[in-house]
Amino acid sequence: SQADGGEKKSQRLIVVSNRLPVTISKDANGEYHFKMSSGGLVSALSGCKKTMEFTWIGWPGKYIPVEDRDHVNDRLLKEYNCFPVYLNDDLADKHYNGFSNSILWPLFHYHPGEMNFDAAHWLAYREANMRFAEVVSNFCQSGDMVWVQDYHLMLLPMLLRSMISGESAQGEMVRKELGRVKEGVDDEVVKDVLGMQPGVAQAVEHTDEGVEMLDDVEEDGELLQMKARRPHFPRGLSTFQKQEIAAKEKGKDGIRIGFFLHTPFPSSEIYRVLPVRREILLGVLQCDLIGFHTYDYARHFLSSCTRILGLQTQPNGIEFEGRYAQVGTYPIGIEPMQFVEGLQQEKVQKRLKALETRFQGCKVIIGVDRLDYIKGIPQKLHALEVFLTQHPEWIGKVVLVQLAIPSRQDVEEYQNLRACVNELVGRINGRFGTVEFMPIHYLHKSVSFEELTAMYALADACLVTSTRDGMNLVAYEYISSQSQRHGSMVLSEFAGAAQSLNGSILINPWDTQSTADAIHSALEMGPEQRKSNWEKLFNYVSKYTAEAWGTTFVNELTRLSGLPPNGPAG
Ligand code: ADQ
Repeated sequence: SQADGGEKKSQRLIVVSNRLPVTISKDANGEYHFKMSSGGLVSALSGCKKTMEFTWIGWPGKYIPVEDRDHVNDRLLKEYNCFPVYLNDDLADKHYNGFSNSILWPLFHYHPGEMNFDAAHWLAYREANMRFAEVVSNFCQSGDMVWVQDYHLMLLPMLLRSMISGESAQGEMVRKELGRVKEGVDDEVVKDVLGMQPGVAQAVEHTDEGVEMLDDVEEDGELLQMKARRPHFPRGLSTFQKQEIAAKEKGKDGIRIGFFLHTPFPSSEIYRVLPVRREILLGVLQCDLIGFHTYDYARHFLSSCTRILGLQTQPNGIEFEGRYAQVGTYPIGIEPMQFVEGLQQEKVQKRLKALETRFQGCKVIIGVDRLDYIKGIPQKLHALEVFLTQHPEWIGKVVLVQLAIPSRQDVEEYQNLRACVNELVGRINGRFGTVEFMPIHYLHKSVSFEELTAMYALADACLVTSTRDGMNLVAYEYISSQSQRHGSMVLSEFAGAAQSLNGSILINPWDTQSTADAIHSALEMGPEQRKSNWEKLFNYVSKYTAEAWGTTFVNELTRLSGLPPNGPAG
């Protein structure tokens, strides 16, 4: 069980991500099984779990029949601190494959050509974000911290604010468009009064304390009518102040919302291509803290707010409707000790020995990527081809082991990439290979942690050629596994990691010649230089860990009041 027992922790943290870190399966006897995954975010939050009462809200990745949900929900919450948002398959597909991965993902990675804008996908994105907002708003209480993760949920902060207070004009508009607010209800009232629950305004009455109305509220599948009251606000209050007063009525004031983007935020010149560029920015501006991996992404976000919304920004944030959304840089990391300790395991050591024997007399370059067009795998293969052409003395003396984890195979661009990589590998192996020797060992599959660690430890160099990448944790993992060999890290300057990993050989993956040259220098670099590079790199990786990232962000969020640094404007 993952649930934390022990003493009562007062501060509650609710993490929201598209996917819950639990995989659910049902066996032939109809019994449910749960498996906690060990992704980067899971370890990143381990620090926060120690000091806070922690719940994770997200889509369980699978349709669960309504009659099974009580049982599933109960176990998820009790054993894993998880709470599900159910989406039907069609909605999940359009939200995830459609809008998130076919529109935002390519655009944020400077691939506007791959972007397929489709109004139905946009609608699904809003609907899915709304479902998340409904679940989160039911769940949260006064003083909670809600930390929203990544590009799948960029409307959630705004929708959540609007649900917990009714005081967000944009949020109310979206809710109305999604049919959460009954047609024909007076617009002013719709804007003014909405329950914290997925409700439909029914009747309105003006009283001394404010406007009273009945909301149809669905609770545990039952339709209840609940009274919601919106107070009279004194004149001259900012939206932020009204939000807090209205939320207090519902026991939901002082809720801090944070958002972290794991991808790059592109230059405003690329971002403005997005047909719904305003809505997405407004979606996150209702946060108290907005975090990015690098200073450049934060800067791009702020300049998009200026250019597209006409807002004035400060270097560390932006005032919007009386709330100050602080914008900052929080570079993520990994838990390097998992790799350091993993490497000590007997099984891994045995595997490493076997691999060393297999590749004796031959240097190994490792590539580990999700099979995604942002990872620059074709560029990597081209560079290797140029290198082998110009340095035939290395043919038979170096191999590239490229692990490519299958990813988003329902999206057409990923199918095209798969075919392209298959063809390139075949061609280059045909050109330089013999019956005994293949320059590229290409594995289109996910490998176990033990195998991955052994491969990282074996490799004399690691090659990351992303054309854009929020951070890139493969570089961190490789460095953590190189305490013996001190291999060279060849890293694309377009990965966020390039800003931090001083001691790497930086490359522009579009420049095939200089990437080929970098492969050459990585292979020929002397042991002293490699050692000194590795020490710098490992020092950084051990300091800026995943846990440090999570704790720093959450501590900062705890500190914020929502007010502008110089008090409320006006
Ligand atoms: P990703 O695009 O998934 O993450 P990355 O940070 O490199 O990219 O993480 C990939 C993970 O998948 C690594 O932990 C790696 O070990 C694992 N992996 C890859 N191929 C594998 C294989 N064949 N078998 C087993 N495991 C494999 C997004 C952003 C990144 C950002 C992270 C975290 O795109 O830029 O660094 O989120 O914010």
